[in-house]
Amino acid sequence: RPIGLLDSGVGGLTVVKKVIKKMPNENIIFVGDNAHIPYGNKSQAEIISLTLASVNFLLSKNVKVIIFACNTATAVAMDIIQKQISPKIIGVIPAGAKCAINASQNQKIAVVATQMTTNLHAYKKEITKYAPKIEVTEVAAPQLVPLIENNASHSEYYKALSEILLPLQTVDFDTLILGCTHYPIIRSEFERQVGSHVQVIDPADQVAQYTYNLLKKEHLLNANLAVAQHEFYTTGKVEKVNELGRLVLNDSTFQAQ
Ligand code: DGN
Repeated sequence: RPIGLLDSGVGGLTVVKKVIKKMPNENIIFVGDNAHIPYGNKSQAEIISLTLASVNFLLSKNVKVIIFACNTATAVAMDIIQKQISPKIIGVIPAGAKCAINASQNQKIAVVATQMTTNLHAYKKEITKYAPKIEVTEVAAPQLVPLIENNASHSEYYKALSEILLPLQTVDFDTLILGCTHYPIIRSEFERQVGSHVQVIDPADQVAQYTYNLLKKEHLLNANLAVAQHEFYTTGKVEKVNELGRLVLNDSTFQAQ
């Protein structure tokens, strides 16, 4: 049985990449809801129903675990949908929060995420549940996902990030969470602007570890698969997704359907 992953677009492929690296023997099914991107500015009801559609698609493929490779879907829909299905759901937010708590020395963490994720204070709640003294500053970056989905230029990213990071200038944070799975695609753009004294956290590393731990505990790991199969589905335009997918996964044979 495969591992299922979902996102609103190609951002989730940054999680797929880490999962493949950690578990090269596993079959993978990814679905990107590119027809409805961005999720970050939609209502909660819309996000739940779109996420549920992707979950049902993955269930029809008999997945053994579902990774919400989307912070917005995790913040809005994970707990609600988990109550309705039996395969376990692993979300990016608990993973990212844990990494950041471990990484921060000065107890000041910044989060850049979609409007919905910051409105719900998803990271702040998760972090302060375990570490109430940590100061969490969240900023929304609604302009970034459309830029990334359209493969924007360095100067466009530079301009957008300068504006987005402006409110963080007075915050002496030492850890920055990339709170949207699209952002690791432009990780170097973030790193250049925040400087090397800030640790940049991609929750996907911890997500891959959590998934491995869960499958191991439940004896669901695929030990001896000769060639693992990776299938990529999109609700959007295949050509566009192929172009970005090849870039993100650094694989010229990437093919969406
Ligand atoms: N990649 C999604 C996330 O991590 O929140 C959001 C992208 C979007 O739909 N705005």
